[in-house]
Amino acid sequence: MTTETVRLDEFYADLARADLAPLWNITEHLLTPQPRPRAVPWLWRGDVLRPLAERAIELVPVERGGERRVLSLANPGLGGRPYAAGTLWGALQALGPHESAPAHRHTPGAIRFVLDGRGVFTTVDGDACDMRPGDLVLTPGWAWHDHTNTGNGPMFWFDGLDLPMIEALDGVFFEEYPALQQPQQEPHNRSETTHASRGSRTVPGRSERLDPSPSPLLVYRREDTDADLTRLAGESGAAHVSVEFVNPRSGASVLPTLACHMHRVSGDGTATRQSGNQIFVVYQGAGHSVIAGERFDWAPGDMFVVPSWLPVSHHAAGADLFSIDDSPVLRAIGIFRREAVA
Ligand code: GTQ
Ligand code: FE2
Repeated sequence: MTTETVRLDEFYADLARADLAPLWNITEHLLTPQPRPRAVPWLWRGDVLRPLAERAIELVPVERGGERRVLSLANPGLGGRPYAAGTLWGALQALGPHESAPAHRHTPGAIRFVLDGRGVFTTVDGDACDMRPGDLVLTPGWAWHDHTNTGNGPMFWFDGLDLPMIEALDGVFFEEYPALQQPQQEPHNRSETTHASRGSRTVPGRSERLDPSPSPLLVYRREDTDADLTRLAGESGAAHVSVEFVNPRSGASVLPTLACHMHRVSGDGTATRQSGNQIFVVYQGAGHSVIAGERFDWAPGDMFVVPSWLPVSHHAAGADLFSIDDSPVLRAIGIFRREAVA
């Protein structure tokens, strides 16, 4: 070895001992020309998820200690972490007949998209929000929440949270409510009574507004979403139309961290890519999506992930897809990109 190499080796050893890392050796992994998400495109089948959730109802109690009966989507690219993508938590939650999931709150914000069942309400800071298939229910960060099944059958819904994002910011706080359930106001659905008629519940395409506060409207009903999509599809004649659920007060995304959309696919959509991650949930209809050249066939109840900047197109004869993404955060800091891909 030359003296030069020896001196260089000593230098690197000294850097490590001093807890320093030379940027010239790590730069290509950090400042990548474009996003290089570790999460991979992935699909979880509804007909696999559902029986496993039913077994969880049979086998695993939901009271304190067991907490929420949630099967989290663990992306195989994330080395065992229970996250659907680098910034997003996605899960299937199941509640058996006459069960309640204990009240608590946390700084991560959550949304619920109802898949199947009846008789459940989620109480959000005292406001009991009735949940029916196709409804979107919000549990903003730090709002007390618990779920109650008053029905005779099981209920299943998709949970989307910004948990990995808040974790990356070292901003996670969690607190149990002193009782199993918080008091519920009567009548139910107060946020709807107060806010539903005070502005638009959806916008065509995507919101461009920003609001650091969550939407005061906590429930978005399937009938309204369906009517909005039907009108939009009629007007545009496009193969793929989307609406974004918005805060009726500000027109911004429903949560400061999460955007929620409903897509109606009737034909072959064009490919787009956007910075940030997306999770899709198939509400009705069958079809397929092509993510970075790979085909994923889907049916109702399926959930799939589109990691940052990978092109995606959707294809169906007639299907409704729900989705969440982290675009409000990227927009808030001025780094959101979205483009058509040839
Ligand atoms: O229902 O409160 O999927 O706290 C993950 C964490 C659901 C919930 C999840 C939660 C919840
Ligand atoms: Fe929670």
